[in-house]
Amino acid sequence: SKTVITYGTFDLFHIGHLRLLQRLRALGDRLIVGVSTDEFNALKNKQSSICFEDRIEIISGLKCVDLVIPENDWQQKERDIEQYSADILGMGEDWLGKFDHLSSHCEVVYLPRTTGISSTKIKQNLSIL
Ligand code: C2G
Repeated sequence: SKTVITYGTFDLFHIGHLRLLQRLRALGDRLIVGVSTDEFNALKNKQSSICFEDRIEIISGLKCVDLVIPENDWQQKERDIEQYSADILGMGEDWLGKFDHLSSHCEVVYLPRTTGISSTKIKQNLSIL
């Protein structure tokens, strides 16, 4: 079996998030998603519109997701990869190169982002309504 792991805020869940998770799931047979807590979002200078509990519930409800864990800090990926025996760490390519240091623990892949959509764009479009 092959385990894939990824991390993100997944605020205002949209098609870009879904396509990424589905493509990551297709790389193996188990997908684990680390969802950023509201506190960790503050460290990322991100203010999410949807609270952690709801973001966890939405990701947990996806057919392509097998396990959801909280993402509390930048350092936990190494521990998570070992703890869950992840074979692949996958992220969207806006993170290209940023996690290559973890390639001693597992394969690290960066997949193309879905263009034209982001949580920020959704908020901007709503704000001018
Ligand atoms: N994504 C995508 N296409 C988009 C928007 C996002 O493929 N149009 C991907 C991102 O590349 C990321 C994932 O969806 O891999 C989650 O995006 P965010 O919620 O913005 O995640 P981010 O804040 O980048 O958190 O430790 C890693 C961080 O927690 C990643």
